[in-house]
Amino acid sequence: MIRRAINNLLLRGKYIVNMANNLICAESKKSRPFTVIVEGNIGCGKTTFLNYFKKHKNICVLSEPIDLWRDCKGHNLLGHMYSDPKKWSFTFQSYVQLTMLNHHVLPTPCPVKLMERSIYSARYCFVEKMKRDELLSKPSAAVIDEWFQWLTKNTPINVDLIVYLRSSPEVVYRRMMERNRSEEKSVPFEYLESLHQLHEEWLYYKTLHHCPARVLTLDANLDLESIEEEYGKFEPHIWNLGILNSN
Ligand code: 8LK
Repeated sequence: MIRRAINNLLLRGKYIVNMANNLICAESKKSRPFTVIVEGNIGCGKTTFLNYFKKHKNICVLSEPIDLWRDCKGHNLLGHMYSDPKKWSFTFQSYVQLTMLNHHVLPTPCPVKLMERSIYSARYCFVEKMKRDELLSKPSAAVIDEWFQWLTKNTPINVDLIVYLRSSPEVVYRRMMERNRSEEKSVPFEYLESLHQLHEEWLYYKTLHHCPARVLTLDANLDLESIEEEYGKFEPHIWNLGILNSN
């Protein structure tokens, strides 16, 4: 008799714990922002894209933390990486990975989070390129990869949509030269060409690495006047999905 009562209580307990777990899951799903990562080559117009969406108070826009990369406790890691890549690529990419992780896990009350690049492009495009060019030694690339594997398995990095600003290397090379960032003055055309190839294989042909979410591809070769119109076409995707996700 008592045994049966205990069993009953245990069963009920399990039921309540399950219910609570389901509620917690539903609640965390509800409060997690719909997360969009904006990807593409250097100079493809990510900043213009993000600026277009900054006007909405319900979208949290996280630009690439380039100021941090230029000033890590007084050290310009971006500058070091371009001026002596063999010596500094590991240091720079380790810091990029940390700052990207920070953006991925940053809480926001907004229903939509829009991030410029991600821990994925850090690993699949930039680290991959440096590894292939032997700017990162095999042991250094292995350490970055171990961190990447651990972080993507054990931290809440959620991506719901990837916007790929697809451009040709010729167009982005011209834009990069025009914007005249001091660190980027020595970047050769071939560098952009192979970064382009890595983005294509990852996001367009999907033959390299894994795609963490659905990809929307935009023509980023358009000049800056007509590109806003192109961005406008994608606004409903970001809004609708964001609203769906928060309901
Ligand atoms: O995007 C700003 C500059 O930083 C540009 O010159 C490319 C460089 N960069 C890099 O070398 N590695 C990176 C990123 C940017 C962004 C990620 C995620 N990894």
